[in-house]
Amino acid sequence: MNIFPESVSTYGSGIDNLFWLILAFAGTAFVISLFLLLYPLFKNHHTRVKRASYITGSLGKFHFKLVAVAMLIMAMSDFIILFAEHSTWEAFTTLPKQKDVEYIVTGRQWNWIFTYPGRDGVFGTADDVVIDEPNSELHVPINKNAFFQLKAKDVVHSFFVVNTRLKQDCIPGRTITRWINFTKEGKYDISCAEICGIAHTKMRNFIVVESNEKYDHFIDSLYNQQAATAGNQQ
Ligand SMILES: [Cu+2]
Repeated sequence: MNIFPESVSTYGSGIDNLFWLILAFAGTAFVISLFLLLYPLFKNHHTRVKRASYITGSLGKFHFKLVAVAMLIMAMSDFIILFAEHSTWEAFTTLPKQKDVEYIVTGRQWNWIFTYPGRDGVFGTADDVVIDEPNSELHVPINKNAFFQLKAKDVVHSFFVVNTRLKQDCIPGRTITRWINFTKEGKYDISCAEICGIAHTKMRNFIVVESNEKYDHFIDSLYNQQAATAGNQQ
C-alpha cells in the first residue's frame, strides 16, 4: 500500500518502509494499551458489579512480572527498529564520495534563495548566480549526487522536498549539507516545514529534475545570461 506522494530519491523508499515498520509496532502497542484501559471499564460496569472491590496489591510479584515483561517487549521492539533503520539512516546522513553538482539553498522570510556556483564551480566568487524570486525553480540533473548546502538568513526554516523524503532544518549561522539523487524527471515541491512567520506558506518553490542534456543546456544559458548582465553593469 502506498499512501505517500511518489518517492523519487534513492533513499526515499527505505524511509517509507521504516514508517510502516514503526507504525506496526506503535499501532500494536496502542491497541493493546487501549484494550487494557477500556476492558475493565466494561467488565466492571456498575450493572454487573454490585460493590467495588478493594485491591490490596498483595499480588506484588505477579504484577511486577507483568510490568517487566511489557517493558522487555517495548525495549525489544525499539532495538528491532534501531537495527532496521541503520542502513537507511546511514544512506541519508552520509554524503556520497562523489559530488556531481552542488547548490546553496538559503531560507529567508519568505522565500527559498538558490545559489549556483557559476562556471568555476566555486561558491563565493563573482560568477555565482543567486536567484531570489517567489516560486522560482532550482534545476537539478537526474541520477546525479546533488549536494545542498542548507542555510537560513533570519529564523529557523525547514527544507522539505516531500517527494524525496528529505526534511532538514535550516539554522541561522550554520551550514548543513544534505544530498539527493533523483530517480525521476519532473517538477517537485519545495516547502518550508517550520512555521517561520506570517507568510510561512508563501515559501513554495520547486525543483525541476531533468535529463543531463536539458540540464547542461539550462546551466549554459543561465551562466551566459549572468555573464551578459554582469558585462552590462561594468
Ligand atoms: Cu520558512
